[in-house]
Order: sequence, then structure tokens, then C-alpha cells
Amino acid sequence: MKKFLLTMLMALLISGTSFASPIPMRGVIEGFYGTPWTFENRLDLMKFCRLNNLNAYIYAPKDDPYHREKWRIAYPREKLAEIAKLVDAANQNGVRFIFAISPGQNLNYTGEKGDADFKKIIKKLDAVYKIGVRNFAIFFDDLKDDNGVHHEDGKLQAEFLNKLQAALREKHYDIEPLITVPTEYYRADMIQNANNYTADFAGALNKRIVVLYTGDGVVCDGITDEGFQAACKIYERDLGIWWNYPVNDYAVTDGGNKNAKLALGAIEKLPTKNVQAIFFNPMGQYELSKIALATGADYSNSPETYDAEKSWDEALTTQFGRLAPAMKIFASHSRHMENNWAKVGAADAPEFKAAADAVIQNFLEGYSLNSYQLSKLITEMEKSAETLLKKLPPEILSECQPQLEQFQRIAAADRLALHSLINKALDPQLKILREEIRQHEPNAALSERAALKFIDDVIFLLN
Ligand code: LOG
Repeated sequence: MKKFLLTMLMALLISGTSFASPIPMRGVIEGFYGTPWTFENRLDLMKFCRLNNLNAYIYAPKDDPYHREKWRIAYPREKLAEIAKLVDAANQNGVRFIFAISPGQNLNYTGEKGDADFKKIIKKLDAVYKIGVRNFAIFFDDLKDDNGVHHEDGKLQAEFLNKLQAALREKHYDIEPLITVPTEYYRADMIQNANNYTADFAGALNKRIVVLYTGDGVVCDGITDEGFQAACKIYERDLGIWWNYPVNDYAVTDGGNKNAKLALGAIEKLPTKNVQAIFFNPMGQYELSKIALATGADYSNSPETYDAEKSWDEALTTQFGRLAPAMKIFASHSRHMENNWAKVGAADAPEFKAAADAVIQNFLEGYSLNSYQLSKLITEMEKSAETLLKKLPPEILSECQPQLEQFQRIAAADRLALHSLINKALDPQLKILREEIRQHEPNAALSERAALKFIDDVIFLLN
């Protein structure tokens, strides 16, 4: 036996294969604003986690009143019964069910009121301990006032968590270390250091408590190994990551609904080493979140060898079967999320953008347009939208119908824009189509810098 193992080891060393080491705690945090996932969604998620080798789920829906607004109030019996079923499902699927409360908006830390609140938290956590929960989290994110200032005292928060951890441990020998998110949860905020919050919090917090952070910003364009190490240094411990993709609760087009844009790309640009825990914050659109989540699972099972595009392709094939080619085209136009404070996700439809830019360049320089490739891509968009609108299963279609219809409008307008360029004359219909697209933008945004931009470029050039 020994000899066999030795031979295997030698073979591995010689072939240069490295053992891919998974991030120990890896999973999903239901931590978005807006309508929480349903009980059925969550049950299904537990199976999804097992299939994708994810091992943790944090229950932290911002708009579950008992999680945040009314954190002092116990869950009604039916709700608790639901949570109990989820805990069972989690256990059956090898998933840690982590129960979170966000009490920061009005938690008292000191005096009689502090004692009373402490007891209330213990009571609330005890109730879920009884139904099998062994992992708890306390979050202090998003406590800023209207001027973007927070008034939190890092030391008080940390001491509160230490005391809670000790009290829980004393009562229950089998609970895992607490998980937390500080009020300053992204690096830019941590190092700004206006009030010493981070130094106080990090300095006082028990070293076993797991701290999650979101990167340099709340929603940011990746975390480098160096950036991660720098953040860990601030905390003098290995941090965990709360990763804000594919969440889209902030994707508001001016004056419109939330969730205008769907994040259908891959997880990308995350550290390759030393991450102890990672949680992906998804969209309210449960089914469609699975694309990014499956890639997040690949990443967290092997950060060093992860290949985002490959994983994305595989996720689409696994999840959409014969509809995968159509879905891939639609999803490629809906990956990048950006506004004045957020930026994450691969560029939308890079192939389309390259083809469109080349055609415009040719037009400007007076060459033959060479529009074959662009025309082909537009045809693919048209077909993809048509197929998906017709054939997607209802539970998925209901999550993306406005976006698919918008995709169809954009494709039609791209077609007309290309014709206009070929004829060197703006088809008057194009402006009407553009206006129609604009009217739907508050509910359905996609491909802003690729397929949508081509329409605007052509109108600008030929006007
Ligand atoms: C919230 C989160 C929200 C996300 C994206 C954290 C730690 N907290 O700005 O609940 O889904 O951004 O909008 C957040 O990320 N705050």
C-alpha cells in the first residue's frame, strides 16, 4: 500500500499536477434587497449546492422583516417550521445552514437596554438552535445615514460579538465560530479611517470570528491576491469574502424598477489563495442566478486552476441542455454590471462589439463595410430571442421575459442600423425603434456598450 501511494505521489509530481484545494467554506448568501427567495427556491438550492460541491448557505434576506427590521421579534411558528425543513434539507445535502441577523440599525450595546437586547438575540438564536442550526452570523452592513456617514463604534460591536460567541459556546458545545460583516466592509472604506472604526473593530474582535468583506468596493471589478492580502493585513486574520455577483438589487436604470439588468455571466477575477470562506450574493431571480453560482462553485473548488469562460460554457450546457446555444448568446449580452459606484462582470458581447466597431471603422474610413460577421451575429441574436421566448420553461421565462423582449427589440434595431449604414442613409424607422427601447429600459437593460451602442453610433453618424 505504502509503495502504491509513493508511486502515485511520484507520478503526480512528475506530471506537474497540483492538488486543487477548495476554499473550506464556500456557498451562497441570500443577502440581497428585494423580494426574498421562496421556500421552494431554497429547498432546491440545497440540492444545487450538493451537486456543485458548495457546502454553505447563509440565510440573510434583507427584506425578511425578522432578519433586520424586526430582529427582536421571534419568528412566527409557520416560519420557524419552514426554516426547520430547510435545515434538514441542508444537512441531508452536506450544506451548513448559517442563520444570520442584522440588528445594527437599532441595537443597544450598553446599559440596561444593552443587556435586554443581548438576551433577545440569545433567545432568537436559541430558537433556531433548537431546530438544528449550528452556525450563526451577525451583520452590521449598510448602517449609513442619508449623508453616507455611519456612527458605529467598532469596539462596542466587537465586544458584543465576543460576548455573544462566548455565551453561545457556553450553552452549546457544538456551535461553530460566528460570522460577521462589519459596518466598514470594503477596503476603500476600511482605510479611509475617519473614526478609527476598523482599527477598533479588528483590534477587539476575537480571532476565531470570521469576518467577511466585499473587496475594494461594495461591488467591484475583482479582488487580486495582493488586494486580498492587504485587506487581511488590516484585520490580522484571513478574511472571508462576501462576493456581490450576480446580485442585481442595485441595477436600477434612472427612475425604473430594480433588477433592470440580469447578471448572467461568470464569477471572475477572485484571489487564487488563502481564502477561508466565500459566499456569492445572488439575484432575486433564483433560476437565473444558477449560471453565475455554478461558476462560483467551480472557482471555489479550485481557485488556482479556475477558467471563467470555460466554466461559464459548462454551466450553460448543464443547465440549459439543447437551449444552451441560444441562452449563451442572450447571456453574453447580459454579464457586465456597472453604475456610478459599482462595476463587476465580464464585458457584454465582446464579439459583437468587435464586429460592430470594425464595421463603423470601415464606414468612417470609406472602405467596404465588411459586414458579414456583424450581420451573422445579429441573426443569431434574433434567433436566440425567438427560441428562448418560445421554449424556455415557465419558471425561467418569468425571470427574464422583459429582458428577452428587449433583446429582440435591440436585435431588430441593430439590423436596421446595419442596413442604414450599408445604404448610407438613416432609416427613419430606426429612431422610432430606439425610442421604444428607451421606454423599456427602466425594466430591461442589456448590452449597453455593445448591441445597444451600435444603434446609437449609427444614429449619431447618419443623423
Ligand atoms: C449589501 C447587500 C446588497 C449589496 C448589493 C453587502 C455587505 N451588503 O451596499 O445586502 O445586496 O450591497 O447591492 C450591499 O454587500 N450594500
